[in-house]
Amino acid sequence: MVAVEENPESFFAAAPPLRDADAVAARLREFVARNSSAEGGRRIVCVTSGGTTVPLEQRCVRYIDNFSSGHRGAASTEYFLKAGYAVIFLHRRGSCQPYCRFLPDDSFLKFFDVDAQSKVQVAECHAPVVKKAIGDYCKAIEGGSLLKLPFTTIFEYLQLLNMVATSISLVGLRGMFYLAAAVSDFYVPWDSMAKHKIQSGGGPLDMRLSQVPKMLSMLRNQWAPLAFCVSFKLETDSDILIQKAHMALNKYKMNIVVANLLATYKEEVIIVTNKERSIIRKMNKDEDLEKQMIKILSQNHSKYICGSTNGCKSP
Ligand code: PAZ
Repeated sequence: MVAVEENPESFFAAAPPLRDADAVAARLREFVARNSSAEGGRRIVCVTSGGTTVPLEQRCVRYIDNFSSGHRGAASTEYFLKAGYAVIFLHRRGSCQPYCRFLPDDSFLKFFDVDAQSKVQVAECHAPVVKKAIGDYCKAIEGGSLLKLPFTTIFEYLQLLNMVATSISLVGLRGMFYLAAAVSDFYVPWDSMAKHKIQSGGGPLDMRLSQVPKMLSMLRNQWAPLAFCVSFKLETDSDILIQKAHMALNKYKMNIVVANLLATYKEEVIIVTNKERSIIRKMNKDEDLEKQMIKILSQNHSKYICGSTNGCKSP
């Protein structure tokens, strides 16, 4: 028997409803309709990015978080757009954004100069890279091929993923999921969560975390059964990484699992399928690992489409 808290239906029934669900649904409908009717029918990928939080109180003061910066999702979004995909960027609020990866966090002001007339402008040495980023970003937004949807909590993330998946299912094989977000495995169910700030002074805090239902099987079996699904597996122990990747391939019927280790995930990843495994390494410090990854993944997506139909079209 499935424990109540591991059951996807009870998770959604008990979750606080998304505040702007109707507006998000309308934006998704419009985005998918526009891109699927673009010449040849564009491929659409949902890139998930950044970490989900687990609130400990309904009026949340404290929460559990994880290390993910959203860099991988942001960089991958840029390369998917370049490869001709339309991208739904489902990202953690405040995490790294496409075309903004190079902006320094702690020395942002160094990007600007104040001239003799007190006019603020981008410093000459940074101007070319900023100009290119603005150009690429505007092209994606004005061309209607980038839709950004933010989340913070695990509740928001899973509800949004459900909505995105239902929309992407309309493009069948041309849909893709690239699940790079670091999603919480454990959470406090909304109805058993403290309403107000948990008070100290009563000694140690005992808290029971429930398991987040495994939504990958919902995604594969119910939400978007034809989509090409790439999930990520992060581990700290190299001895179990590949075995865990195979588990995700078989249990959730993912098309590809990208396996990476916490110690090296910025330098290398392993692309694992049921037939083969290939290591991708960063060639030099200025090259994005995501450039190679997206090339391989979009080629595999093409083969998947061709293998299932006679219509082999590029994005
Ligand atoms: O967001 P980031 O660039 O800091 O990190 C990327 C990553 C390590 C979160 C991603 O590559 C990944 O493995 N995501 C899945 C994590 C998981 O197994 O839950």
